Amino acid sequence: MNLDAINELKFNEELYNKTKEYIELMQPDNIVLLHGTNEEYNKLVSEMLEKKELIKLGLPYENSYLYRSDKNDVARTEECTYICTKDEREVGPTNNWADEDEMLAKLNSMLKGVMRGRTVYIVPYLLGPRNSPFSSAGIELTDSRYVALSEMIIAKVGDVALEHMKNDFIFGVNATANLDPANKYIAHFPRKSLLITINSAYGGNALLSKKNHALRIASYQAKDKDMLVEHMMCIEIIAPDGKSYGLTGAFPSASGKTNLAMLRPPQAYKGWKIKLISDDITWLVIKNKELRGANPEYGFFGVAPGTNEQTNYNAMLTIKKNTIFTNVALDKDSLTPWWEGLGEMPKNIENWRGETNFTEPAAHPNARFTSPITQYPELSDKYFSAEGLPINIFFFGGRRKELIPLVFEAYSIEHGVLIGAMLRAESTAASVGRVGVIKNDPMAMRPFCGYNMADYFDHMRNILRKLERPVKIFNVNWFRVGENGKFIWPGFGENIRVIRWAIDRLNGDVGGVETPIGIVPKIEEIDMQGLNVDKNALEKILSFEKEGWINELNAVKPFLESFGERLPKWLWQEYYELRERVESY
Ligand code: GTP
Ligand code: SPV
Ligand code: MN
Repeated sequence: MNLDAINELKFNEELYNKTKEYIELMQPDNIVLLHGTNEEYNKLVSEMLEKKELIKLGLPYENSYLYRSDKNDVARTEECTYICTKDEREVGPTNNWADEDEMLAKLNSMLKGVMRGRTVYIVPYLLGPRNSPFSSAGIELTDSRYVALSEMIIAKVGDVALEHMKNDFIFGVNATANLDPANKYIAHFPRKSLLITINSAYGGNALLSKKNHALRIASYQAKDKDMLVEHMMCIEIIAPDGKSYGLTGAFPSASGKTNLAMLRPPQAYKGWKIKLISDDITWLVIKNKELRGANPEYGFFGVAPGTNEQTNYNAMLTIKKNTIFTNVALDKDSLTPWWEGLGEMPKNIENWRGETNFTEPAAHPNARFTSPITQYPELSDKYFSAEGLPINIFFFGGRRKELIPLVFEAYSIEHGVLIGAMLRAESTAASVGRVGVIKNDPMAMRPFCGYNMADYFDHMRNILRKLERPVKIFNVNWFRVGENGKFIWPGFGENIRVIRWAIDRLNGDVGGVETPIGIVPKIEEIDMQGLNVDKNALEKILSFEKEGWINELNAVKPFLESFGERLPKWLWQEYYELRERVESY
């Protein structure tokens, strides 16, 4: 086999040897090392067009394409996702564990000759601002042109990545094999800085820079550092008086991070500016006793359904060029993408599978757009900064039709971490399985935390206690439903009213009301100017409901117990104090 294509990797012996080892194992016919150039990108696109792997979209979608995935490869597969270590206790009850040597032997044998007749794309990528405490480099070997193309959008690919690989790097392999749904493996070897995924080309399984590296491996590495690795969006808020605030928000998959990150202030809030740092993943480090957040990613992999000019104007601007749409429907007349929520369904439509006769939604509920972050019109200038954005506020939240108020504030760091740890939310189409079932998803990290979450809770508390000014922690819920089955809170741009209250709390400008679960706004503290929400309904979603909270505390208890002795004592204490406040109310 001619390995000249990887000669460039010889500057790091380990990098070269690993790449060589896996190429010799997988036996691809061709080797392409990507440098992230436009020529490479265009070449990949033309090959994919020729092989009918992409459909070119019509204007106004410039240089944009539709990709239809295999019908069994449309979302993350958590059952097949493993953290492989020596000690099972290290990964805890929320992860699938496998012995690292056994799993590696098994997967290496599956990889034998798996790329025969194919091309392997070698994708060096850099996460985070360059030459910064956030920089982390990796290299992905994939036989999927779709994966290679997507990586070129969501991460910084090429020489800038290689420059960061002189010492450390994460090595990843994605072999799509025959996409056999019964034999998918999404395996993480944090102690070996290694990722191996087989039989999937789906984003969260196969774009290894994203969930696999930037969340699971990075969280494993961060546990021993002054660093938090979170499934959080992050924005800079500039108030009319010019003051700037940093906010991060953790919401489970398909539950509002991208939309909150892209918030466009409504008419009544024209003086406010919301600048985006990240929409899905935020890395946080401590500098001068201050928490600072940055985005490891370079592009969006966002949910398409529900996105339109009213809900997310800035996203609609961003996705009009250089975008790959996955599993959206297609208007056959204009060759433009369509999804539920984008107005009236076109007459001449093909669903996500290319069919004209269908009964289910036309777009897959987990249809997504992949777009460069630099096209986002309101990107924060701090996105590029090696220092990150100073953070003042954490939001935790999820989809809950009942009980959980629009917003409430934690009394302390420990109480805030408990609120995060107690997060339960409806499951969504982002992960294979039933949708709409309430599941524990602490800090929206249950599918992404690469180690024992009992330790993770402790780690978050320790980091937050090191700050000179503690971040304020809030729980939010945009998804309360009224008797008519409709959302009570208008959400999207109007969520700025809740952000505003959080900032008012930060500055001590409003008092709120103390309830057993935390501080909720007095009804007049939520600015309702220009908003048409029934006052009774608003009162309802700001109120504390004793019976429901007793049930909630009961429901979360077995989950906390599943961590056994490892769950920090202070967290149990916080739980019982909350319980006492609720029961004696
Ligand atoms: P991942 O990329 O899967 O991690 O998801 P995400 O948290 O970024 O979710 P996203 O913002 O893409 O939202 C998912 C779905 O929720 C979309 O269909 C949105 O339209 C909808 N959504 C987001 N924010 C709101 C809101 O404030 N109110 C309502 N009703 N729906 C919302
Ligand atoms: C999620 O599921 O939380 C996503 C999409 O952001 S994926 O990258 O596929 O995981
Ligand atoms: Mn996500």
